[in-house]
Amino acid sequence: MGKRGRWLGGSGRVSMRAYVVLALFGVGGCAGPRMSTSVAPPHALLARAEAPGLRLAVDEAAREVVVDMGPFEVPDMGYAAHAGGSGVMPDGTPATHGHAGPLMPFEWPVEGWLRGFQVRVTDAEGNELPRRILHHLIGVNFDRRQLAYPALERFFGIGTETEDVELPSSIGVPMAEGQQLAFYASLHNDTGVDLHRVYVRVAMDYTPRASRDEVTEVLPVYFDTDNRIGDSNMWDVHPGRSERAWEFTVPVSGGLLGVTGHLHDYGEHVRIEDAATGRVLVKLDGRRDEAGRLEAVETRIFRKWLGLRSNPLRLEAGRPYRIVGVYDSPLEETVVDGAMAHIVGIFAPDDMSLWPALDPDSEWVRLDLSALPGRLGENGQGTPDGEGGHGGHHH
Ligand SMILES: [Cu+2]
Repeated sequence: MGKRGRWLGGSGRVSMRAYVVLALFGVGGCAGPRMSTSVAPPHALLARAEAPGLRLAVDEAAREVVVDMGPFEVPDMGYAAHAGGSGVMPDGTPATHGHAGPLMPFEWPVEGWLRGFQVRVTDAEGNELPRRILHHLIGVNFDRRQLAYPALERFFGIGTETEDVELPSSIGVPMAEGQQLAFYASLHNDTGVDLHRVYVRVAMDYTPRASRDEVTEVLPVYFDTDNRIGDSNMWDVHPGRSERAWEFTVPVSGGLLGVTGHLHDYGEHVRIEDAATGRVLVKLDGRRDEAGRLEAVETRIFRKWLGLRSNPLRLEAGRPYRIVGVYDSPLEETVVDGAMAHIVGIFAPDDMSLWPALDPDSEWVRLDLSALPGRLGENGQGTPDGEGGHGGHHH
């Protein structure tokens, strides 16, 4: 069991085999496709003294789409929320999952495939700030739906612990010029000092459409044990064992190339099984310390990128699967909303043309849209930051 598994801690390097699911395409983590933003937490919020904007640039030579966001005002908030994947604060209250900032829309500017990113957090002078203050950053695609949910795709999702990611050029997420996208972020400052005029830069690597004939097209996928669109995806951790399961089907067959899981403290594992037979297809264990606090969740890569073997985990259209999250708590009291359990990964459909179109009139999409953070003014794109460009912010 777990021979092909790999633990991802906060300090691990990004290896060829690890990046896949590191949250890149893993809309996951707490950041992920959590559809609810309804709870304004007492901390981990994104405050701003002025409207932050978004600026977009394409560097064709470097094959990068560069998005600059900011400035953000980020007052110090004391202790670290949700550090290291932990979902429970030192005093036993569940960690919040960040108060999402404004929705910052933009159009994807090039034809091609998205294959990686680098994220930097800087001050106005371009000096690097601790990456961990970026609690999460989510990219939503208004032009494509998810695999297991008819909700909006999250083409990008990183959390505090996510590192930069790069897929081989033979693999990528298909992106079309003009696709309607947006970012929203939550910043959490535990540095002890207030931070002013903070900028977030995301450089997204792409493979130009014209440069390659054959790219294995993948899309991010997300399976949650408790995803109620427009509501919380957290559930209670009871003393001893507790679990939650959700049955799902996928509308198009294909293979999972890699997956990782997300759990909070006392999370034992999260797995996907065949709902008819109970056969476990993949089980991702949580690594916990002696007190049961979560340190990492296993990642599995089903494809050997550079090797000869390609052995994705098959999901067949219409066949019922079940995702199950299991917790084992040593506490004597219930941790309300203490649990999350989901799996994210990248999925190569057998036929991309069979990917169902987004239905903007569906209840799911309506709920998803209504749970997104609000836009800035009329049009958050290119909102000036009030000092003519972004001052000394580095280039
Ligand atoms: Cu979480």
